[in-house]
Amino acid sequence: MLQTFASPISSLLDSRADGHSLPAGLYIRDDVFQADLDVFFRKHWICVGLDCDVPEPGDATVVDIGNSSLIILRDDDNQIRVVHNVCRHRGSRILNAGSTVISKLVCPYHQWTYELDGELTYAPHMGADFDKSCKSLRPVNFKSIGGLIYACLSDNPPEDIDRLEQVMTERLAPYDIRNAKVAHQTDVIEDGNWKLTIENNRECYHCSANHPELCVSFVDLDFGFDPEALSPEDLEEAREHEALYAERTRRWEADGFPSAAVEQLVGCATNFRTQRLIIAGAGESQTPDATAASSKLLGSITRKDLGDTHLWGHNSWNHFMGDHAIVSIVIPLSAGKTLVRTKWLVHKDAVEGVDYDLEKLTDVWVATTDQDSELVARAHAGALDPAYLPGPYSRFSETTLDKFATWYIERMRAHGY
Ligand code: 3BY
Ligand code: FES
Ligand code: FE
Repeated sequence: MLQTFASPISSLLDSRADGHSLPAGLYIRDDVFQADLDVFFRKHWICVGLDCDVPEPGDATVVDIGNSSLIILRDDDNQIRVVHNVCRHRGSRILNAGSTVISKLVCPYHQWTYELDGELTYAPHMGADFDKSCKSLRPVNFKSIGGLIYACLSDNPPEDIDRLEQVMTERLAPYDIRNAKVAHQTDVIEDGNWKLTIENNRECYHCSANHPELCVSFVDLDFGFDPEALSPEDLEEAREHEALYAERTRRWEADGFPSAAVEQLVGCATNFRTQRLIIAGAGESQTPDATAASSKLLGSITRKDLGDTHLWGHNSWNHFMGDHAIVSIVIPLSAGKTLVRTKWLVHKDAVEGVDYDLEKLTDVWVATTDQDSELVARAHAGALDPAYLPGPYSRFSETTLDKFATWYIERMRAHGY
């Protein structure tokens, strides 16, 4: 259906008030969705998967983003490759959605055949003078950072991913995510805009009322506070919280585990935040009783008290704990539909039923993801209502949302909107 809009996207961006959620049109309009896909999912680095999605040579998996389709694969030399899933003959998709094992990439249409490094080696009926060498599959810019695969679909990827690479390569090294095992994966389609999915994940204001399972192990992030605005009781609680974080961070760092918060959230192209968070209760893992779900710890880790190294990007969130990790990747499907793909990772040699119980491993984030999906749908339905007006973010619990909205506007402007 042809849609006409009263205002250009630029006036929606102009109308955003500091400290407030975005104008409705930025969440719900189809033209904004197309702009978002182009700006945030083509011209910025996005998390698309993991090295351990394709653990063996010949393993391949397809990830669709807007009209693009990427093949992540492991070639015969054990190298990860990311190529466009577009045949160099007449453009057919080569692989279907999902994961598969292949020895070559054979296009189903006319059987042009590519090696796992993308080289075209078989193209019948094209004549003796046909030069196959310039018809390799088109590579996608990508970086594996500690085993997380970030791709950029533009030819000019932002350079400030360097900071993310430098910080996370060191932080993730002990977890050896590159060689972990994907123990479980879920795809949840949320009835909401991708920005509402990200906003929801960047605050825990909603946690106590909505995430009983997560709250057993989750201690809210320490975003700082304004001493003048808090009641004496809240101030005391906030100071205790701050002191606890300072002490734990100091101890972890003294043991060689980088833990302090590092963030690049505004005034940048690549949006990320990381910090080692305290786990509540038994203190080991995000499980129903906060004890480790897997007895084989990740990578070279030998202790269960290393907290939760969280990492956010603009299309992902991650929690790396001693015994397991969760990685969630956000892929927008339309203005009002968003795919949240979550993977649970354990040590590559951990055996289900022996070293870990799958239910214990996945319980908390299966429940949390479903609860968040419901919350995002409610927020999106509200944004569709003509009565919606942008509302104020809490300057204590939602400062990172204000930064996300600010970054969103900055990046749209940087791309000509
Ligand atoms: O509930 C959420 O979406 C995430 C999980 C942890 C707190 N919050 C940031
Ligand atoms: Fe792939 Fe023809 S389109 S072989
Ligand atoms: Fe939540």
